[in-house]
Amino acid sequence: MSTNQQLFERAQRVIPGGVNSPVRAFRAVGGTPRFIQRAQGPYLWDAEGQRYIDYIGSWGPMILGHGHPAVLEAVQKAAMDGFSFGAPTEREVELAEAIIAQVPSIEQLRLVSSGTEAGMSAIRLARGATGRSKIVKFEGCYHGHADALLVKAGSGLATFGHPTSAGVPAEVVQHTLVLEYNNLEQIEAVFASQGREIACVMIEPIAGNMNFVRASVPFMTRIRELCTQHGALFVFDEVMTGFRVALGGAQSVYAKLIPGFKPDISVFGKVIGGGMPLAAFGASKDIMGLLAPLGPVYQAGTLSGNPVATACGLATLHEISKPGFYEALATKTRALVEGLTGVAQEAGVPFVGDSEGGMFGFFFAASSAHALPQNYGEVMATDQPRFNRFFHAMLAQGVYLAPALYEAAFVSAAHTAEDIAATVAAARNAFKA
Ligand code: KE4
Repeated sequence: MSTNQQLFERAQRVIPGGVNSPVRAFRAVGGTPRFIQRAQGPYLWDAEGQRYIDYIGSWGPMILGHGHPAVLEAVQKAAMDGFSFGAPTEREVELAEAIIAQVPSIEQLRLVSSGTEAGMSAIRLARGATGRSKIVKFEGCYHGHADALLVKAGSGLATFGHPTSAGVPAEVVQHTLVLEYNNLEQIEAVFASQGREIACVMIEPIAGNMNFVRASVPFMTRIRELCTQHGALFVFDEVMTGFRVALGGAQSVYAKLIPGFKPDISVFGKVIGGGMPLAAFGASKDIMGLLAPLGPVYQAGTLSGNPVATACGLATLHEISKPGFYEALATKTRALVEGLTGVAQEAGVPFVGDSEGGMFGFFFAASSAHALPQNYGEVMATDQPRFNRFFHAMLAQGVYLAPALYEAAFVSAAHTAEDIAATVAAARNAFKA
């Protein structure tokens, strides 16, 4: 048995599914997950010493690549001064200032330890701010595993969502409405019938949990207008897109397309922690002033603003704020998607991809139609068996893509033109096969 298999057997004896997060178990694509021993730059090495070009980047955080010297030094130095104090530190103020400096829509933020915690807190804040209970989310968007957000689309529009997980009582999700992404009619109808009862609409502006689906400009514009008109808050889940698709996140991309566009509450994670447990949620001073100890909305955390995690995040933000960082990253990512599309076309494989900044996605179109899926149903109608065969053909050639049809993938600053060329060459072989 290979070391990965031995480790997987052993892991499954003491950890459910052998993993601490389900998607890592490769159940969507099949096969044995790779147990990673170390990483450097754009590469991962597994327990058998096999090297992979890494397009997961820990599901987004590793935008600089692994082991960036400046980040490593900052973390080592911070660790020498102490791991955690449970008291305020200057560095968490610096990190808050650095994030707020890049996101015009927020005046204050709270640091927490995971995207789930940030999303959960944002919902509670929106409900506290409006005194309303209903929330709207979209099918295919994932906002972490807080109970109120583990909901799948109800049978019809007006019916409330049903839990996607056991252990979530129907009462907890009775206020959560799940609509179709990019569906203008549904969002109009929900606000027309229940607008005054909606606390917030929460969205992934570019849905990376459906691989890669952009919210259309008319859709995004209309949600903003309806939230403003009905006194609901617009919550942007930028855990994946924040500091990944652009320095100002997806909201800066949409602000270029929709003059003056701003969400009301923003949720961040992944990149801002640079690979350490750190996330955040932010909004105007008025909205954030509702949080304890100032206001009635409670929120707390033992390791919130952890001194070592904030050092990692701050060093990461320092590097990605340098001039030209995103232009270079976007160019490289676009070149990868164009390269993959080119070799797919050569092989006559219906393949379509898209990217924004350092985030990309691709689909094996179900038919010859080369249109990008616009919602969850269209994503799930693409050719999943073909995706899974491609995933394994690439893994066998030392390219580690996202092990699920519905996940996005990521390029880091450490990926070289040679890595991109090697990836395209591996894809050419995979498509031929
Ligand atoms: P975490 O609690 O996993 O830090 O963040 C939850 C979350 C919130 N919002 C968005 C848009 C997210 O993508 C995530 C987490 N993303 C998944 C991958 N799609 C993390 C990987 C995993 O679950 O292991």
